[in-house]
Amino acid sequence: MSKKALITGITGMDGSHLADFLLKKGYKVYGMIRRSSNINLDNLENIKENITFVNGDMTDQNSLFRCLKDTNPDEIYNLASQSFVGESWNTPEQTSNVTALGVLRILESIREFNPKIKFYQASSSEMFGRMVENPANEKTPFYPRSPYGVSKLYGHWITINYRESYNLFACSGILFNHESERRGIEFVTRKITDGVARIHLGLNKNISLGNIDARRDWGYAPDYVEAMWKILQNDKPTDYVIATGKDYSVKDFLKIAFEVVGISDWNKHVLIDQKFYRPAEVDVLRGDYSKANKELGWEPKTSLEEMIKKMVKSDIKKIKSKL
Ligand code: NAP
Ligand code: F7E
Repeated sequence: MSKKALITGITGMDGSHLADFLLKKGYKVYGMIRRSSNINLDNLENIKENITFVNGDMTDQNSLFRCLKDTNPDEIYNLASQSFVGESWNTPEQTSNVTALGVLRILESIREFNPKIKFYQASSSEMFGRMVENPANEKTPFYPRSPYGVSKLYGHWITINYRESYNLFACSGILFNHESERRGIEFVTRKITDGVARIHLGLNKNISLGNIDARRDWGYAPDYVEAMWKILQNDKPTDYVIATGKDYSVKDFLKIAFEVVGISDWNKHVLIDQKFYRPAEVDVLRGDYSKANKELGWEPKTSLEEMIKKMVKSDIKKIKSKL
């Protein structure tokens, strides 16, 4: 019989790539969606007929319990979150409710309903924040720098605590930044590739950005969802850093993205706007994925250049189709 997986956050970037991946593996996939006046299933366009949707919200304990009861999955991938770091200063309470307490609510539902369900928590490199050690590994102390990072740290520790308290198969993947053609438009990578596409098509002249000296360890989301699955197929529940081990600046990203459309003087098209600076910045993030490599046989497959090319090309296509 095929395995059953419940994905929270299925409408998002990772949720949709994970659904693609699990369907190809023969899973029965359930996707939790929350009520909205206009549900956006764009990322699931090609696979939505193969997914069974259930209604639930990370801020509502009973709805989560019902999702478990109605689906009785073998595995839960908890990807739902208020995931935009910049927004977390505007809505710190909502961010904490969804991104921190939401994890507790799912773990409580697992404990009550079926403690055999395997649980994956989407932890984040933002927990390392002002990096105490570079590159960061599973043993590096945390120093979050945003309400989002603090919320993710709660989700991370409560996952470990429920594993140790109740013997749940509960694991975290501490994922460094990863991107794809489906990345939300407010994140810097997609904001750049969409901006480059518009400049290339003559629709815009500039892109306005904040701190372009920030450095990130950027991987490709389809490579990273494979790691999520591998973490739950392991014989023991534990946590893994998933990263590429290389960091680049936003400036490096800009240079590569503009080169895709043949523009070499990228700085002529970039404006710096203070409104995109954050109250506290994470200057650099870089991860050491050697534990995942050794124990899961996981490694990143897609280079930064390949990924940026895919993203710019996809944005040009999307924009052209609407002209
Ligand atoms: P994303 O595209 O922003 O997707 C977030 C998902 O969460 C969406 O499906 C959203 O649904 C859902 N959601 C938000 N609030 C909810 C609520 N109250 N109840 C139920 N669902 C809710 O994020 P992503 O980039 O795919 O990231 C997936 C997960 O990994 C997130 O937890 C993120 O924090 C974490 N993470 C991401 C990265 C990265 O670089 N991408 C790195 C480390 C960790 P709607 O469509 O209804 O808004
Ligand atoms: O910012 C700088 C910004 O918003 C990256 C989420 O998936 O990864 C993501 O969080 C850097 C920051 O991602 C703009 O200040 C400059 O230093 O693309 P971002 P993030 O904050 O790293 C982690 C791992 C997650 O877990 C999160 O869910 O780029 N930057 N100018 C800008 N950033 C944005 N968004 N917009 C700008 O105009």
